[in-house]
Amino acid sequence: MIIRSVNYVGSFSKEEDCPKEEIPEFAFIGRSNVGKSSLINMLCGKKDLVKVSQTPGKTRTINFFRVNDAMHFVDLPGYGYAKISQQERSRFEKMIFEYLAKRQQLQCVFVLIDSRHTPQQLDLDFVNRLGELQIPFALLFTKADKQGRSTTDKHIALFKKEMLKSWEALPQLFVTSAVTKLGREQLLAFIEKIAKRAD
Ligand SMILES: Nc1nc2c(ncn2[C@@H]2O[C@H](COP(=O)(O)OP(=O)(O)OP(=O)(O)O)[C@@H](O)[C@H]2O)c(=O)[nH]1
Ligand SMILES: [Mg+2]
Repeated sequence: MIIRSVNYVGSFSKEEDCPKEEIPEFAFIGRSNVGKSSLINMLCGKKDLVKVSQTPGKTRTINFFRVNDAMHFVDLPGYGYAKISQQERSRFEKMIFEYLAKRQQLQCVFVLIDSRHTPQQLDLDFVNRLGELQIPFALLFTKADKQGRSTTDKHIALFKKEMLKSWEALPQLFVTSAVTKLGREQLLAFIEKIAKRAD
């Protein structure tokens, strides 16, 4: 898929305020600071379409981008950010799960996982909740430029092993880097295929 145009649509704090238009939608989710906003910028070929920050918890709303006038990319706030109050954290969680559960147009959720780490319970829990809600998802292992391929592969193998304890089949999986653009072509081809199927 070639990105011809990307337009910022708006930022929303509840699912019911999100655009009603029924075009295929792809959401990006993952723990705070995993690289969601950077990945959307990388996919769209724009440096600062979405704000990126050193400080976790940067994205606090559901942000819509219209791609090629044919689909939406959605940047979601991170989960599991420790430095906000319990009250605020549950507000974020409610916002994310309401969006995920209600959104009919949602074709696939990209769950971003930091490839530098061994499997984190928080990510496994999140993936299991998606399973319970029967929401289609794929896994993206981010920041692969930060270490050698063998370390990335080892962390991916461990994640798969953890998942296979409760899942019969594994989702589609991609290795990405917002710095080297690794995974961009594969991911865009995957998105195009799903968007076509949804038409
Ligand atoms: N080396 C490297 N750094 C990355 C990559 N992706 C993101 N980063 C850095 O990681 C930090 C967080 O990136 P963001 O894109 O803001 O992460 P986020 O998941 O949107 O964060 P929140 O919105 O706070 O949940 C920034 O300092 C980015 O520059 C990557 O692929 N490689
Ligand atoms: Mg962000």
